[in-house]
Amino acid sequence: MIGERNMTDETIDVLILGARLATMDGSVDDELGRIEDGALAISDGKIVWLGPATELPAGFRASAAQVLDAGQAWITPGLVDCHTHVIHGGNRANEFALRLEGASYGDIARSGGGIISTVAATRAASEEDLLAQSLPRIDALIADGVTTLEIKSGYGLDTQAEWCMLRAARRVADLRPVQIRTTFLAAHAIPPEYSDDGDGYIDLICDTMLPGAAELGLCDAVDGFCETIAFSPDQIRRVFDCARTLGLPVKLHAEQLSDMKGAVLAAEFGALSVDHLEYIAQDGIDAMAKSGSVAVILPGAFYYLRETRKPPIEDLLRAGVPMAVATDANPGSSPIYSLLTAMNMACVLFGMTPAQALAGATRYGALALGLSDRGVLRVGLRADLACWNVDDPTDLAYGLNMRPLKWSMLGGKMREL
Ligand code: DI6
Ligand code: FE
Repeated sequence: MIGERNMTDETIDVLILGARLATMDGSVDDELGRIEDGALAISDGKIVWLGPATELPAGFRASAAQVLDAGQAWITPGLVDCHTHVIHGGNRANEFALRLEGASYGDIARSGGGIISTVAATRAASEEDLLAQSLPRIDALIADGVTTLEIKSGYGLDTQAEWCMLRAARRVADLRPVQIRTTFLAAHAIPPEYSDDGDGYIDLICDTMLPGAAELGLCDAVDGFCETIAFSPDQIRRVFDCARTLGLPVKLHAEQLSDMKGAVLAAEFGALSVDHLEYIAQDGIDAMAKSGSVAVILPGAFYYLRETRKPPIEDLLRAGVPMAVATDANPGSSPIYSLLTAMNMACVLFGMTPAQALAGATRYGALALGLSDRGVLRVGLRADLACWNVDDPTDLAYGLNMRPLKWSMLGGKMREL
């Protein structure tokens, strides 16, 4: 038995039998925490018991409002995609073609394409338009098992358009069976109006955009892009100081294209996560290990940009830095709308093991969002579950486009997809 609490006053809403459980809460022997022939009981949207069926407390079966037979399928925590830019207008298929002809991501950004071209399309869209364009992408993520989805702003780059993106992101939780976390990312690129005045744009972020977003309750965290084509560490520091004043946690796109020492800076602010990290050096890794920041591995951007430098997975592991895996779903560098695909890429491109990739899309994805109520199967946590047609949970990183999701639950409720 994994855990039990006093059930005398509790009724079981759903009792799942015939399940194989990958709790992701395992020991060194089995990091997946496999329980063959398992059972899991849900009350009030939370897991109230799980363990081998042979240890199921007497009376559970009789008192359960609903008994569900999983047919010996594997159940994992619902997947957590902790880094996406899934809300935006337009697409950038033209840049995909340009890059295939030899243009670099940096060249395209410097010539007014890249993030800035998505900004134009996003500003031109109403909140309704943004939702209409983005929901199919979100539906694809949900269909592959995502139950918690982080969505960043960062394609508005003016006060109203950034808030509009965040409002649209918040509304997704009412329109689809998925939990949403929003991240304020106005420091994503310098908007055309401030092309010669990056510091002036940072003033606008710190004086108006971010305090307003916080006041309106539109964001759960604050992010930035620390890069030669975006913002310097000094500029990011100002945004992080502002976030700290507002009591918001931070994360950072760092060391994606060069080593700007963004990870060291983010760690100084106790960042929830530092994301990308292809060019991180040992000082950044050591700083992250000390601050407990999660490394978010984003193989989709590496793949689409045909990057050759890999994030130092072995060094991160050795230092004990937890690693999440996410899609980075965005129209430029990572138009990928399946977290299972990102897991596969983390294995094939970066040499992560399938078990590490699955932990990165569950347990450590939740950690990267500062969420301690999900990401593993454990008594007291949310009953966000994904049930899969696979022989072993590690198979989730094996095939591509297998659509292995059998069913999924959000807060103990079966999702209709
Ligand atoms: N790095 C990324 O991977 C996304 N943002 C960022 O700073 C890409 C955004 C885009 O190209 O539209
Ligand atoms: Fe990103």
